[in-house]
Amino acid sequence: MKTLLITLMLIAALGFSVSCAVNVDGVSVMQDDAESEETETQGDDGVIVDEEEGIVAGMTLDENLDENSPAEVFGDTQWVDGIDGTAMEFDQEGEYILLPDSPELDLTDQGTVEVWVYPYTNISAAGIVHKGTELDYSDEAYSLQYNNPGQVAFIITNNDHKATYVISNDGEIATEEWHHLVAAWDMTEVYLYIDGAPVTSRSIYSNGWLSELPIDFAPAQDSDGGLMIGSQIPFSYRFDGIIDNVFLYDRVLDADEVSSHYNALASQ
Ligand SMILES: [Ca+2]
Ligand SMILES: [Ca+2]
Ligand SMILES: [Ca+2]
Repeated sequence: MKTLLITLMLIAALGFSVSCAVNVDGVSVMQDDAESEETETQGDDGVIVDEEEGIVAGMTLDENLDENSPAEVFGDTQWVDGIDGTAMEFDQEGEYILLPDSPELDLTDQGTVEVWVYPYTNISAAGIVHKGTELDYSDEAYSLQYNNPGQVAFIITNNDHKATYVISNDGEIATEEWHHLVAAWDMTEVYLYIDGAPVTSRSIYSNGWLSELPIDFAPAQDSDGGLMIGSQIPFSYRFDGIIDNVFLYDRVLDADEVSSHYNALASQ
């Protein structure tokens, strides 16, 4: 009787997946899913958490942000070829991804933001990964963005709404090609890497003033703001291009890790 029940359940499960696969509206989506299935984690809801690696939120953006994902997609987004599998296109039509706030995303004392970008154009103040959604930036905690066109900036905002930020001075990031961006911070340093290497020419500001290390560093604020990808705040300061492999860590990636992550995909 038990065996029969299990068999019936298996048939029911198979029947369900077959009916999904032949659903006319879903045909192309199902086929795409099948192609990328081998790279997906079992039960992946589009947001990876890996305590051993210190990953508090990882998005491979392999066509895996559906209604079951905690990450919500807004605007006219498209899945396009990524640096690894597929990626999401943000082309100035109001697209963004919003991952709701959670204690794990409140990276106050230390953390790392890692992402691959393929800019179509280098737009000033374009948000890439931005914690906070309020239009007056009152809930901003950390933000990886373009500052001047093509210059990467990473900003930590503390409880007093004072910002510490680092800006790359190494010239514009070329458009129409993939770049690996990593920003990390602890209570003494803000680290910035482009394409696997530390940014050597940079400007550091503390509370709005050009500063030198060590800086009087205050933790990023613990706010209720969600994590925005592809825009600083909804509908403003939008990134123009493709974003892939967004990973947030609750620890500081070291230079060797950053370099190996870059080389693993850049050499393909
Ligand atoms: Ca991907
Ligand atoms: Ca679009
Ligand atoms: Ca929070």
